[in-house]
Amino acid sequence: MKTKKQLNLSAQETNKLIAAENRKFFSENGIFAVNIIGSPGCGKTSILEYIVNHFDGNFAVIVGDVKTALDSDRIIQSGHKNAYAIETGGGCHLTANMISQTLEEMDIKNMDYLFIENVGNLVCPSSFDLGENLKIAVLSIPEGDEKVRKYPSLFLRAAAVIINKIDLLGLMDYDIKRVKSDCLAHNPNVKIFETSAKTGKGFDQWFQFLKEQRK
Ligand SMILES: Nc1nc2c(ncn2[C@@H]2O[C@H](COP(=O)(O)OP(=O)(O)O)[C@@H](O)[C@H]2O)c(=O)[nH]1
Ligand SMILES: [Mg+2]
Repeated sequence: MKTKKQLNLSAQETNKLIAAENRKFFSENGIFAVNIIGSPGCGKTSILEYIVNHFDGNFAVIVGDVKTALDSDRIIQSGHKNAYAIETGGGCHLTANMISQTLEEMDIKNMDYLFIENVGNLVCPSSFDLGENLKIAVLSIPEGDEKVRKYPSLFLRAAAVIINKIDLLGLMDYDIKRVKSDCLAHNPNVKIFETSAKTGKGFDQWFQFLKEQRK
């Protein structure tokens, strides 16, 4: 009988293999894939809705949640048809295989970007590679300013951090300087953006970054 540890290792190894296939697929088809990771409620879907309304690129969206297609419905309702839901049925993160199977259903013609909203969680999604080009961590002001210190694994791997709900800064105790220095302590090359999906603040810089990264 396999031990729990061996089973975990095998799941990770399988994931790595499929992630490599996804990465090859993205590269061969000119798709820049972005894995968006953050707590439930930090604003991941709101950021995607803002993208739908303001980003001038061809893209598709995959949204992962434990249950429901509520978030992909929000994307479709905001005017973007190319949005797909993955229900993990209990899993706390997306896997490379879930992405691979969803890609088979998708129309990838003219797709330059693929935005993937991972299951809301600061821990599990960070260690499951989906084959993406970019991991983005999303924080938000109401969560409190100690999350980078508490959940380091994501911040060691994310190329960029979005601090969302910046419109609420000043309404609650949040030491944004400390958060930025915690991010930089984990990854000195990390890019940090301050956004509000409500007002649109900070999105120009983040869109510019996405376009530069795709090049
Ligand atoms: N004030 C403010 N509220 C936001 C912002 N972004 C998202 N929200 C709100 O935060 C809640 C959770 O957002 P949602 O996008 O569903 O978060 P998700 O669970 O990470 O996908 C919703 O009520 C949003 O309207 C923001 O930048 N500012
Ligand atoms: Mg969401």
